[in-house]
Amino acid sequence: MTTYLTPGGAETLHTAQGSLDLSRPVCMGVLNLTPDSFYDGASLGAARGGKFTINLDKALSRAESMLAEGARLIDVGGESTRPGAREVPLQEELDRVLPMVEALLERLDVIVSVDTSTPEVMQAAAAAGAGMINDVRALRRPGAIEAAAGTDMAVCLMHMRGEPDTMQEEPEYEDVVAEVAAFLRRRADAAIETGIDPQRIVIDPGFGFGKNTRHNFTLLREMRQFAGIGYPVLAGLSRKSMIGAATGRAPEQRLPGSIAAVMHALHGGARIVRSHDVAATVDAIGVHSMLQEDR
Ligand code: YH5
Repeated sequence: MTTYLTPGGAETLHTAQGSLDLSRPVCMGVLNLTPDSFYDGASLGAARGGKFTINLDKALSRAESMLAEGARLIDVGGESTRPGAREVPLQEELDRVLPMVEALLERLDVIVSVDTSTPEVMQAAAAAGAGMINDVRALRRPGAIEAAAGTDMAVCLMHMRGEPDTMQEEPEYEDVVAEVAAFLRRRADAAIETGIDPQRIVIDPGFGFGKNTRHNFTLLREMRQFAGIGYPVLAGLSRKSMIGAATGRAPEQRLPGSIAAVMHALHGGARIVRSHDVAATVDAIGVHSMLQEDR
């Protein structure tokens, strides 16, 4: 098997909660903090002007299940960045994310990844003891790269063209693979220049973020080019519209198609797979690992 020796090494990720061995790929489970999952009185909350309270117990037991199914990371947040989503005010983001992060760290042995682009949330998450920042804006918000550099957290740098509210308006690229790869290299370089250790960096082509179906499948086909950049690659394919386009199925029916796509991403060298369906994803990782000659 070909191994890529690279800037960050790509086999071990340094997080603020210790080292994560990526010699075998791992699953990151998605813990959505959305009104339809773990909120109490969501409709009343909406009427009161968006003041929801998260049902922490319900969310914790979901996280516990994902851990039992083999997730090594839990990604908290996640849905504020769906196509068409609006920006969330700082205090609302802190109120929503921090209690969940604290509860997870108190109760479970898992690396907590915080889905945020906001410097203040990064600092608060670091103070709470979270291990990783998952930033769909790749630390481009003012102050974000400095805030991340001031922590020991791993950082996932994801490619997104535009912003969530407009990113699906006819995305165009001359060469989507070259453009996404160049962006990820630039952001990793900027992170390193600001003081982030290369071993803390993860890169992600950002499936569905300012890309049409053809772009998304080109990126998946060429996964190896991203693995060759030299940082562990995260692939987020779970239930996305590209899977819907390939199968004609609604989001809740997209698990088999998602696993097929995950298998290809693993073949292309992806080391972290972000998924809503941990058990099935861990099974795919198991099958993929048995296909590696050197284990
Ligand atoms: C990602 O790829 N994705 S949130 C639309 C869907 C289904 C799922 C039904 N955060 C990523 O999961 N972070 C999200 O249609 C992410 N990489 C990283 N690093 C979007 C999502 C989804 C959107």
